[in-house]
Amino acid sequence: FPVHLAPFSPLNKSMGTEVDKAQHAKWSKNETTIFDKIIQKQIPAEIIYEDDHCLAFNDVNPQAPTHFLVIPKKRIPLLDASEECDKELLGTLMLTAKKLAQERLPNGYRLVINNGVDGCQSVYHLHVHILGGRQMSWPPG
Ligand code: TR5
Repeated sequence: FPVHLAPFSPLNKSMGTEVDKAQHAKWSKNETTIFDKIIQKQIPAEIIYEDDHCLAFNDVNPQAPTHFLVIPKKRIPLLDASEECDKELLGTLMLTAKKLAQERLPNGYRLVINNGVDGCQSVYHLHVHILGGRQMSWPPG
């Protein structure tokens, strides 16, 4: 892959946008986010699963043929802000992600949690990305 072409590849273009969003995302502990509005059904999303503790919906800007998010209804801005008392909830998120992924992606999938600026987080409401439907590569960008 010629290095001089890299800045013009679609991959780098979308990475640039996401990195830009992450670097400019502001958050504070009690601030609501767009995901609170999705939980409260104030703005629409393609919801694929809901229970008392979590919600799953398709990512509006998919990075793979299947790309959805599982979020806790409790407002936890990022993994760094999770606490000992969130142990069960964090487990529930993982098991919910696994259940939904197994049904949709029998060939395998990837779970991602972006944390903070260097982690490329742009929405400060904890969420697990589930991506699949294509061969993933490693290392991630
Ligand atoms: O970069 P991080 O890990 O914070 O991921 C945030 C994700 O939320 C990105 O993949 C976005 O594409 C996704 N996102 C952002 C919005 C949104 C969404 N997914 C579904 N529906 C959304 N709505 C209605 N509005 C958004 N701003």
